[in-house]
Amino acid sequence: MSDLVSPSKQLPVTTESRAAWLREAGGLSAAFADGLVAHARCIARRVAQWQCGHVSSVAARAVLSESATEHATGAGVAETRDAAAICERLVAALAGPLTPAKSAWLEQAARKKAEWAALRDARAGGPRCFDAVWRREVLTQPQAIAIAERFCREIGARKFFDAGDVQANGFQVIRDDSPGETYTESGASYMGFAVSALLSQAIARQGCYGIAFTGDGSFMMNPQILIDGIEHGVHGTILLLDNRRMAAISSLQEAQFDTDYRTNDSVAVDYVAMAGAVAGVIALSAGDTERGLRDALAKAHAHPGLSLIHVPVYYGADPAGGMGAYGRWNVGPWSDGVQDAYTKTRI
Ligand SMILES: Cc1ncc(C[n+]2csc(CCOP(=O)(O)OP(=O)(O)O)c2C)c(N)n1
Ligand SMILES: [Mg+2]
Repeated sequence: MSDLVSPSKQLPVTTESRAAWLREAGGLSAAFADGLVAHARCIARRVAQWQCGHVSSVAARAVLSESATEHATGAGVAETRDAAAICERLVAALAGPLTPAKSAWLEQAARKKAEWAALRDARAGGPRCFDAVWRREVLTQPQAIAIAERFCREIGARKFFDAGDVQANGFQVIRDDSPGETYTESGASYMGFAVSALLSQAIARQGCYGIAFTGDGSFMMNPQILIDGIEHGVHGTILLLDNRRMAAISSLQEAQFDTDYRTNDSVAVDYVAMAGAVAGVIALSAGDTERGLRDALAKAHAHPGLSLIHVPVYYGADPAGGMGAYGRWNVGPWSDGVQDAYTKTRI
């Protein structure tokens, strides 16, 4: 029997079922949190991350939100003031003596965090994986992201994350020291966000060199960045993690229907040639090694304008290839499993 116990429900979880439980419930906090503070959730839930086909906060008994949506369920408390002020008041309310229940919860959270750090290091620093489409050993997304995020920290670059596995792995791999180092669009997860965000640095009063972490699917939603970036004088890099498919959707299809369906194709695209065709863009191939990616990152940064680095990355069944995804969404037709879990949540 594992030591993972919900403080609210005293719900024991066996070691064997822990991975499945965490995956299905949406991560430790979403699985066991008694309460949820939701900011701008009403707008966001209409689209990808919080839509009604997404299950989260399964144990939450109360929700504090600015939205009226949850109040209809009787679980919510209306709070329409500034989110920062609300958070300050909540933190003040939580202060107080360290009760045994609180200590147990804190210890459990610290243990999970240590487990998490070990997993992160193992996945980000593990061996490369053999990929069936690339037909050779290539870097995994966690490895490529870890290498690039280390580079960003060394030179003080901003990071912008696109949708898909790139985003799911990115959130889990990055190690920021302060707010403002990483941006993503986590409400709707619009594919193509990262490169658009990169462009913003050209028009910002104090723009900063940045790297847009994007997938092959997301990049093709907004390839006009190659022209806009030159026109507006961006100093930034597009880091294209190419797994030859929309992997985030493939994995959901696999999880819900035991097969993937039309989330990849057989058409090879030479993204280095494509980007290099635009005057002013420097296009580089990272190859399949840490050394190759580091060299490309350094060259791209040294170029005063827009650059693109192409990195072939792994997709496949080996769990070492990713950090795991913990959300549950309906993908395509509604899945009975997701619907069943959704109707059991209070919010
Ligand atoms: C505009 C838009 N359409 C559809 C989606 C749903 N969606 C989320 S991730 C994804 C695929 C992303 O593929 P890619 O950029 O190659 O990333 P990967 O998952 O392969 O790392 C899709 C279709 C979305 N988030 N945004
Ligand atoms: Mg992809």
